[in-house]
Amino acid sequence: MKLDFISVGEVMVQFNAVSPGPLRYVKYFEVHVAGSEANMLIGLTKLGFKTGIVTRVGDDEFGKLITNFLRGEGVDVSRVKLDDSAPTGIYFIQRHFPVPGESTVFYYRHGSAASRLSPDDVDEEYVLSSRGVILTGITPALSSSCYTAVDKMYRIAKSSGLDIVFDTNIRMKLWRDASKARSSLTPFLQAKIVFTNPKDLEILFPSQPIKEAVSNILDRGCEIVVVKLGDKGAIAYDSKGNEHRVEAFKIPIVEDVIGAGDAFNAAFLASVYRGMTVDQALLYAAAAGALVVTVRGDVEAQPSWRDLNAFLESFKGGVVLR
Ligand code: KDG
Repeated sequence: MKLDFISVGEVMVQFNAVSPGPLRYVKYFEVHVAGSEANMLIGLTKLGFKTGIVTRVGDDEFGKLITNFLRGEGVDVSRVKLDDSAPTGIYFIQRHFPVPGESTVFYYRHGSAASRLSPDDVDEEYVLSSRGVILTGITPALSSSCYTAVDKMYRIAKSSGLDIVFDTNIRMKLWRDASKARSSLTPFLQAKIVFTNPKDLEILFPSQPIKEAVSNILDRGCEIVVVKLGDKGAIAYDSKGNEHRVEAFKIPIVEDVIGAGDAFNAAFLASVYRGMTVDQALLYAAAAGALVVTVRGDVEAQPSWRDLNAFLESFKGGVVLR
């Protein structure tokens, strides 16, 4: 089967607090399936692309939930391995506390099945069956074998001329040490499209102004660097020296912002790979990100093309595009 995009990373069961406030007072949690790489693949699937994931889940109820969920969303699960010696990773989300409008993530994933991913799980034939690979800075932080698994996918893609998309996605709760994150992730910046944000750029290029850090990435052969600014929108810099901006949509209901960046990436990629301009791609991406924050869960509100057009139609006139 020919796939458009594949990725390698951990998919977890997410327990999302039904009520806002500190988790110690929360009585009910809602169950979701999420993980940055899977979120992007699901977003792309909803926009008509064929995707697949390389991962490991525990041979337990949560592992089965994840596999069924991914399959149900149309992601190829032929490379999802069941591991009977380690559990499926889980995490909790605290919402609107201590900062209203923001969410905090608490991981219970140390020693998980996915943290045992290794280069043996990345088979060359599978990588070559795709048009491009999507990698993030999360998986290399999980363990050294995860790092080498990502590196293997990256190298196969690079040597075979496949497209590489990289989201820096630096999770300091996983890395703990900024210089380790920097030295581990810098090699993956030689990608066709890089998604990042000012905080990650500061870790990767300490004390460099954003534009200088972006030029540094473009100089490595990257075609587009997208700097996501959360509720301030995003700026895409291309290798021809152009800057494209989009404002974020002002959304009246913010349930949970986790996953918005992945939805943004998926819609951006889908638009670019459908031949749209970077400006159009940014607009669809901002719309997808905005939709995701209106619900709990990372992927449920990820849009189809029809949803995106309906959303944009409702915002007509309210969009600032420079
Ligand atoms: O981008 C959203 C993800 O950060 C969230 O779903 C959990 O994948 C996750 C992670 O490792 O932080």
